[in-house]
Amino acid sequence: MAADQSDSYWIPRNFLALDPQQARLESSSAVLVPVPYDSSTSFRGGARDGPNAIIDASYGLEDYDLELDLDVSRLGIHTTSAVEPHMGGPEAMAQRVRRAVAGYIREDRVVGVLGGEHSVSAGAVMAHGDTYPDLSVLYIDAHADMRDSYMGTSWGHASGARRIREVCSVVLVGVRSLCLEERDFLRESSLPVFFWPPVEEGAELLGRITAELSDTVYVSIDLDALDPSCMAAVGTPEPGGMNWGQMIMLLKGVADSKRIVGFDVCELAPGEGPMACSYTAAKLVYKLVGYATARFTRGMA
Ligand SMILES: [Mn+2]
Repeated sequence: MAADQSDSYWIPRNFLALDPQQARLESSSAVLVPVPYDSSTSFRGGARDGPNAIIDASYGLEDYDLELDLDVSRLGIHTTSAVEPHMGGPEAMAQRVRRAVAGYIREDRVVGVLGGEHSVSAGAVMAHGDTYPDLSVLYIDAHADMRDSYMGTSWGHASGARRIREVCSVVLVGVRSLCLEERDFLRESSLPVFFWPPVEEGAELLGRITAELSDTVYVSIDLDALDPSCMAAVGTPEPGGMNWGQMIMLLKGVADSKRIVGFDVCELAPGEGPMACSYTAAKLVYKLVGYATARFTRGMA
């Protein structure tokens, strides 16, 4: 926040509490769309509180990114108003998210969704798929989300990746919990799945993952991909997940060889874990903004 010369007393209500000049839509390289929705979660709810918790925690982040040696916020980050939940169910909500996100997609911009339960990703992916025919989705989640339907809906959080796969190709990473229907579906479809813990590590794993992705990538993150030791505040904290370093290595590695045009960070249920989880989620959002917008800064000091 650059408030030294300003007489304003108000904390700007946007990601990082940026000065309004830095958060102007027209000049921003990234747009964040909060989607406080959790109607279809089956175990523990609370993801509707995720976007506000991420924005609150973002006030504590440093604008300067040590790893990228860049103040990423100078590229401009606009935070939109929250998308109002649609009580017609997750399909209606996905369509609403699709329209809301579509309005912000531009070639020289990255659009990120702050979830919300993971079912909101389908709408954001559909919006990006309309603009980028070459889109593929890196779907990072402890679960496959490949049920054709669950608890009376085909568009709930347990079916997100299945619906996305009908729009574009999907690569699953981090999976360590499945139902039998999903196991059979994955075998029949020979869809690329990288279970966790992975067989290979480091550059070898990264190479195999990037080989499955197209050049234009949307990154969809369910925070339960992370291990509960660093991310307890999710609806389904599944043991044996990634640590922070593995997540970052994956995202940076993908950004180095692909063009990340959009992303979402979903399923933060802040009431289910320590405040560190909200901070971790906010940092992950900022890292994604940094990696995805780095392509706009090539040639910049
Ligand atoms: Mn999950």
